[in-house]
Amino acid sequence: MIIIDHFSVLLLGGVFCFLNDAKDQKDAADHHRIKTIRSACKKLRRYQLVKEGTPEDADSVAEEDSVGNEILEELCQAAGQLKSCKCPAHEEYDDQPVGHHSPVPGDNPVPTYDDCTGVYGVLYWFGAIHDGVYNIKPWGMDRPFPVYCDMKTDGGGWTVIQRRYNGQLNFHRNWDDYRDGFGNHSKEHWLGLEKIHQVLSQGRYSLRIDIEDFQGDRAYALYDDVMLTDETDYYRLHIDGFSGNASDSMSYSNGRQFSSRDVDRDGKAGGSCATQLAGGWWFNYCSFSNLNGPYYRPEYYRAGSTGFALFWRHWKGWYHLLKKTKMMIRSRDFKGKMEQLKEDHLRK
Ligand SMILES: [Ca+2]
Repeated sequence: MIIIDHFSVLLLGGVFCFLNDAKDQKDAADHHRIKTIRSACKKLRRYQLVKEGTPEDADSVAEEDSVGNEILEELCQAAGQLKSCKCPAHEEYDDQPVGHHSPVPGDNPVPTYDDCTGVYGVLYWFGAIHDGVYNIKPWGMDRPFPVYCDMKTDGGGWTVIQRRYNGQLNFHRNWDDYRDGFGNHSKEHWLGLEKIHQVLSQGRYSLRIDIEDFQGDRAYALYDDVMLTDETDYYRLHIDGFSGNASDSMSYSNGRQFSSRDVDRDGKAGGSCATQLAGGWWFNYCSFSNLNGPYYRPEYYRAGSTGFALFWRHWKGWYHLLKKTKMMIRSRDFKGKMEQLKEDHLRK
């Protein structure tokens, strides 16, 4: 009996251990499953938030939707035997590590990103990096606003502040328009001096300018450092550290305030450069560049007899027509941030 008793004890102990092991395994599986669901839900939530500034061309939307479907599929697989693959309520997992929350009382907290570098980080996370319109909210702004992000040029992460390519948008405008911005973010537009100032005030930024002529030749100018003062100082421009193959046609504007057709803050005592050159810019006496000037196609242009168009003097001359221009800004340590992002991604 004693032997049997011992045997029973051993047997019961064995069963107990077996049950314990099975329970541990089930707990571990549950834990893993919950973790996977939460991770997939976070991805989906970020995707939805970023998508609020949806790119407007059909290809991008299709690409975005396929990403959304992939995330949903991952979510359903993670849910395994669960009847539904619904995500938990936002507040249960909405501990967003990127971006920050809108301080506007009564608004739902909406995580946003400081600039297109922040957006890039989120897109990278679920492998959907492409150009488009996204919402950002620099620290000093109350509300998010849409911007066009260039996610390809020299690694991407650029917040576009000016873009022209077909001349459909008039750039000869008053101060309020240049301060607040005009045009369609996914087409020709000027982002607005106040928004540019607010983005640049978050840290050290670079300015990149890409130009292309009607022959299809391209060039760029990069300024390592760029800063704008605020409106009380007429958004004075500070740039430094030129490189690029377009030659430097902007340092002559360094330290100058912005002028528009109704606000003359240029370095020319008699007359207004913004009026003469028909566009707002950081004019000195007057300028070696004006990418906000009148847009001409070659068939309608006769150089000096027509007048100045949009020009970048040190590339191919005063009267060499530009077909495309793009001005954009990016955090100076973008590449360092991306290396960190890739390391974090590999660790997961
Ligand atoms: Ca003047």
